[in-house]
Amino acid sequence: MQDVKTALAVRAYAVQDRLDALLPSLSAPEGEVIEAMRYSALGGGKRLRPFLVMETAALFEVAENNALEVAAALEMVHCYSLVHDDLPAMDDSDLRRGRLTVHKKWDDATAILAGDGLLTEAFAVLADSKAHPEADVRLKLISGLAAASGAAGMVGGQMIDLSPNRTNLDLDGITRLQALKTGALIRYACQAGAILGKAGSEEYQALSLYAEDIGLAFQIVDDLLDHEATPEETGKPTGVDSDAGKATFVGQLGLNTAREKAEELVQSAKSRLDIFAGKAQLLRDTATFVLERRS
Ligand code: GRG
Repeated sequence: MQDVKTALAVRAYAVQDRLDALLPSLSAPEGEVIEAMRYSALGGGKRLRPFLVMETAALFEVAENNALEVAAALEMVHCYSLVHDDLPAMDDSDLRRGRLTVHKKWDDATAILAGDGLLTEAFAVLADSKAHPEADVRLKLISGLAAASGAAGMVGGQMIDLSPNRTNLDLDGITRLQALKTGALIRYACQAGAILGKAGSEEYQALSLYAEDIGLAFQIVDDLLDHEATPEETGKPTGVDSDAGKATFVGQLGLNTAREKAEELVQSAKSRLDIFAGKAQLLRDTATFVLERRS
């Protein structure tokens, strides 16, 4: 576990550096939106998705500078989703990663534009030859990210989350919602490593299934933390989903069964990596980290 935490910290440092370079400040009238983008993108977080890009890419010995571009692009999309999710029209949160949310520090309009700016810039990063020298690889990375983040993925999941029927969802409904809202980007993170590494279909499939398992476990743990953790630990308000009467894994299964389900998923995730043998040990440990995280 200590190895995962150290590896996450090392990758997070590199991603932070790259995001800083990809989003330079601008002293012009429009520079304020860049400051809001930088505030969101450089504001910490676990950097789990970039880590997964880099570690899955490492299985195929992909050049680190290529994987880092894709990792940074994906983190931009994740940060955009958090900025928009925190808006009054959505989750209406004042706190994110232990700091004021973007719309609280600036205003709603700036937060909307900062999210839009991050989303758009992510695709520019993937289109650049720094992401990969071959255009067909870049195209696969771009279309994969579009599918994962759009209406067939994260945006679709968010729409279900905000819909009036949200409170009545059964277990299958919650599982589908979370697979779209949170799972799609986590799955893309692992698929991106495989795309960069020109993986065969068996390896691509194994990484996709690993990601689906840890994505669902991640969300169940998020529900558990919503009940069990403090705002100081998570850096955001807790108890929000249950207070809003939203159907959650914990609400459907109870705390103990939800935790057991997350444990089963983590075991399953690890077994998906059998074809990579010893090379995938850090990814196996990452599955355990997802289960044991407190933020
Ligand atoms: C606005 C289109 C749109 C989508 C928003 C991701 C998302 C969809 C909303 C976030 C709401 C939320 C708290 C979901 C629970 C799981 C989750 C994605 C938590 C945040 O991700 P972490 O824990 O955050 O990886 P850090 O700060 O570590 O990057």
